[in-house]
Amino acid sequence: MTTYLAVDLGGTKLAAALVADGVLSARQQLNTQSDKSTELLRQNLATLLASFHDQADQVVVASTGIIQDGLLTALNPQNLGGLDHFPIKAEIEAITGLPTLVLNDAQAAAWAEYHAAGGQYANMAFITVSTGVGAGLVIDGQLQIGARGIAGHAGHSLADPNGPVCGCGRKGCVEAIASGTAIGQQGSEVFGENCTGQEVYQRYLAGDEAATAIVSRSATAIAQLVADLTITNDLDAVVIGGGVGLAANYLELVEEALSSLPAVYQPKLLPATCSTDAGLIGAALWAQACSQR
Ligand code: BMX
Ligand code: ZN
Repeated sequence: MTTYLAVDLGGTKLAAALVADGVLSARQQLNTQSDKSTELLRQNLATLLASFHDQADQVVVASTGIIQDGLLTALNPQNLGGLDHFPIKAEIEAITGLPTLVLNDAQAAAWAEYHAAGGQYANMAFITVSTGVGAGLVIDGQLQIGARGIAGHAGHSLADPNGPVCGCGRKGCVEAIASGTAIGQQGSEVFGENCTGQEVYQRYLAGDEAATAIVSRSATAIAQLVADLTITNDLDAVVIGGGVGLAANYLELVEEALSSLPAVYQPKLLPATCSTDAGLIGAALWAQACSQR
């Protein structure tokens, strides 16, 4: 049995664990600043991976950003504190001496959720609402990666042509309205500078009107994204995850917005079951699938 050292690089976290036969153990996490110079990221990876020395046969990585040929290119560099290019496969191979396979984080999580549902939804999407808005698609039981690693980046589809400019350079992306970062930015305009997405969310849960409007706008944008993905891909189910996506009452808000649309736009809407481990588990399952081809 192959033991994978699975790594998850997100906007504000770096996690690692051992995964053997889909079972995860020895999980460790570094909560990082969104500020990531190449050197800092290299150091954080070295620190985190040191304790796993000699325990795995292969490294698998679920990483934020577009992954092509082991290179990380940020679609939205703001999510990585301005870092827009990182040779992640080569860096990790240099640190660990192990062969390394890298996949986008939301694609990996989609694959994990597809398996967690026992493969019963052959056509499904996973949407993570977190630092950014990531998405992954499984069509006819196949994970969609794309020729350039971009497949599923639906957080950068249009939510509002008059919306704010997204970090990717396009105006009005879903991510620029619905992500935890966007919720914090909108909160800063109302509640004062450096307001975080979590603070806005707490205010929403406490009944604050302005915070409710911001969180509802996010959930409505995600509901419209669910509808768009469903009507373009004929989906059976959409799974919602991420720190915001799994926050109290968020899925209910998405469900409510979706229920006002015609039935053909409404797939089965489900909360993610792998939670914060989806990227780690999904990347390991993907490596396993690749090795069996
Ligand atoms: C962004 C993009 C996606 C990623 C998504 C969720 C970058 C750096 N990332 O849309 O590749 O899947 O965020 O990422 O351009 P997370 O960090 O919020 O999990
Ligand atoms: Zn964008």
